[in-house]
Amino acid sequence: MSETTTEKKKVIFSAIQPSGTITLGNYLGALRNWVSLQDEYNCIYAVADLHAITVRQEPKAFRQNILEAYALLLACGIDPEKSPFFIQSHVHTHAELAWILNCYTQFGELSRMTQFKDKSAKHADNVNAGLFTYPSLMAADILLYQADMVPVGVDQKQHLELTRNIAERFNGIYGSTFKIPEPYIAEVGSKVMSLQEPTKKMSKSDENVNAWVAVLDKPDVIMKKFKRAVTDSEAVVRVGEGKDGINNLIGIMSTVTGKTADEIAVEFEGKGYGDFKVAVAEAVIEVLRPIQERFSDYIANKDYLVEQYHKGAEFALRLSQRTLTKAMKKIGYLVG
Ligand code: ATP
Ligand code: LTN
Repeated sequence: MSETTTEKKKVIFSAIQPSGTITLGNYLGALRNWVSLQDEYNCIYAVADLHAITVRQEPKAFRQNILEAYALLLACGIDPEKSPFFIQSHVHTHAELAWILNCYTQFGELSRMTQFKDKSAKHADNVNAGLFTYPSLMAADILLYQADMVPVGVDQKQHLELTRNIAERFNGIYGSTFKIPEPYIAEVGSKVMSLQEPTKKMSKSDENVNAWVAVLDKPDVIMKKFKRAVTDSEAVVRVGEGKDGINNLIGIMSTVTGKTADEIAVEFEGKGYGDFKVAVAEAVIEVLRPIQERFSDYIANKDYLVEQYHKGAEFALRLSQRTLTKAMKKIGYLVG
């Protein structure tokens, strides 16, 4: 992508953590949108491996997860010819700006983040400072590229709001430095719930493997997980209160087929949950099949992956360095 086109279209930035297998929630809530935005915007995407160590990672699995996340995103349709796509730890400006932004972020603001509260409850033995300052690194990711919009699932909205507050605060002190980004949250699929506890979001770090469907799960595994999905005792396929499990399955079905909830209710009138679960599983399997096939090709071609992530990092460093230098000059650092 040439840098002249970079100037014209709006800039989109987003990232995903390689903290485990990428789930159907990640795909429907975020990745699918990343792919569809590529023609209309200047998109820049990253694998957020710096963020991932806020939770302990086993080195061998972590190295593999980073590479697999990169390959899987390509398989989902991220086109590195259109959208620079890199690995966060390869671009040192991220950690540098994150430190700076930490000094413009308040303890109270970080304490209010629900993700921090949830994750510190879940990993009570490792409530590290990185988990706490996670949002300032995320703010750095976004602000370095002067992003106009950030496509994420609804769970990240609070982090986006904090990013805007940090940027506004910095701009207020030093004059215009960072673009104030908008969240881009697609209506459908923005929150896929756990198949086992449908009041909680589907999360790749959930220890109960039946709670999530991985994009790379084999068809028989996907079928089994949907068949085991928690539902209710009404046995009517319709959206309703207290029907979190069915609401979630209808949401998934609607996102993958493009049918409305009403159309789905009509289609399954008089049929039981068993039939419906099988139909949802089949629809999901069909959507994931081509992605899984492409993934096998990419992961077998390590040279190609290395070439692409080097190219992405080079581009990202050049672009982000401009913003970092600008911010550092404003603060009073001896730059150059
Ligand atoms: P973790 O469980 O480790 O917190 P995660 O599954 O929440 O991970 P992230 O890497 O934090 O995944 O998120 C990647 C993207 O996927 C984000 O844009 C996030 O909003 C979106 N996302 C994550 N889970 C869901 C979900 N259940 N439904 C919709 N979108 C989701
Ligand atoms: N925290 C994000 C992952 C992430 C991200 C970002 C998303 C890291 N940096 C920048 C958007 C923009 C999450 O989705 N859990």
